[in-house]
Amino acid sequence: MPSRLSLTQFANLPVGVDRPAYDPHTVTPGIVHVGVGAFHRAHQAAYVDACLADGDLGWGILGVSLRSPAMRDALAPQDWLYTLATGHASGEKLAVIGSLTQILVAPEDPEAVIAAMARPETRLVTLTVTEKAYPRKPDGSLDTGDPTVAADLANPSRPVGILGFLVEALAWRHAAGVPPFTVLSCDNLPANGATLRRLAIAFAALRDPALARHVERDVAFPSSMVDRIVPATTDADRLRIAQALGVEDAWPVVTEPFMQWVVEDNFPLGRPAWERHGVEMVADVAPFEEMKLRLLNGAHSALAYAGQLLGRETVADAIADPLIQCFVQGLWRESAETLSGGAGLAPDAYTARLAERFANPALRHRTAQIANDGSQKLPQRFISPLLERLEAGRSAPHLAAGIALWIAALSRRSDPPAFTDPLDERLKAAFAETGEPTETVAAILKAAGFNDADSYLPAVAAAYRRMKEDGIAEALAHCSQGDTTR
Ligand code: CS2
Repeated sequence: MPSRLSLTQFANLPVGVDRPAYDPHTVTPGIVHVGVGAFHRAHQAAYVDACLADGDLGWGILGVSLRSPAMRDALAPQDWLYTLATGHASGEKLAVIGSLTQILVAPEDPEAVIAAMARPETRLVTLTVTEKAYPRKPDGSLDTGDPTVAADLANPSRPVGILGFLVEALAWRHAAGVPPFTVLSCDNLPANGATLRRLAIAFAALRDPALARHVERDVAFPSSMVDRIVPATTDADRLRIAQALGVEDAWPVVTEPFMQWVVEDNFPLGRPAWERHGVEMVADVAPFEEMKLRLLNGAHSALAYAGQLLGRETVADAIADPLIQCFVQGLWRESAETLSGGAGLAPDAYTARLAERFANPALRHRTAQIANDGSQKLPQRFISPLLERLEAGRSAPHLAAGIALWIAALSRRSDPPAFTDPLDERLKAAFAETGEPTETVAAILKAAGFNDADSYLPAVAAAYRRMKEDGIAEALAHCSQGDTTR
């Protein structure tokens, strides 16, 4: 059994493995980050690691897990260090990252999380909690029926949801005369900062109107666009990385060379000098976010559902299938025409780079992983561009078929399912009640909360019917034949 990665093992790491260019003992947390998953550790924590190496040691990251102790248990015995493995065509580059200073597990001690957020030294609270943790109704307003919202209103001092923690910590700071931290959402949602702000104000208003006014007037919620492809770590990754390191790392992260972060520059209490390390600090992230959500994430969802249906295990396998690739190209043409522009890169150049990123053989990004939580992802990935095209009098066969692929993939899941959705109970009930394809599609769209579906229901139903009657491959080929955007 090799020994464990830790500060005392630094000297024994092989030459060629990068390690923090600072002493991790001297780092203090200025950021509390909620959601210490693989994505955060390959993205923000790596950017912060680079800033710490510049000597600005007050911006370490105190991590919070909202549910599981698994990450804390993996990283605590290794001094919070972990390995970031970047898969280049020429081989894998390993770097030990030292920017995490601790991980708290919220359900074990919610007060400790609030206290960490309330410390005056905490100037920034950042989040990667996934789309489903933002309790929204279909119209975007606060979902007061969400169980975490109800629980956090009933018991504000022991929150379970993200709004409960943020608002309680902001209340503590306000009461103590400490200026509020900045809240930075790093989830794949359109206008993520503005969305979170709206939800936090509405949530605070249900607690205390004065607190809601404080959140509205005094708290900054910049939006940001985050991008790096980070598949879930596998045991094969752990083994390979341990062999290369000579010590065991219980939870390394594997990623691609590409990384991008575009952040609205609104940080009243300051921030790390991210711009020195390639982060784009801008006045408006909307064009970047729209391009990324519609082109990258949209294609990802199409690859995920087509891949699930046609037996392609990874994104690289799916994009290598000429039929799926042709479908994705058609999807890109449709979505690219909806973009408002201003992201500094032409859609053609952007999608050409995406095709290369998706084909990266070093990443085993499972289509089942991306297929999760479709009800939370489809609105920004397929439905918004589809509605915009229809409103402009343009057809959108690929976008409509993308939604049909999701429904087909849901309908053919085995037991246990390869992927899940937070609305699974409602989705399953909708399948159980219906039979005829148009009825099924209408019931699923309704169960998913896609309330504005009348205009696109016929196109999705036609694609779904074709998938049922002629098969998936035929239906995808049909889209590309009828493609008028070429
Ligand atoms: C993916 C994203 O799982 C998914 O839904 O589309 O996690 C994607 O890999 C990242 O947004 C890339 O930046």
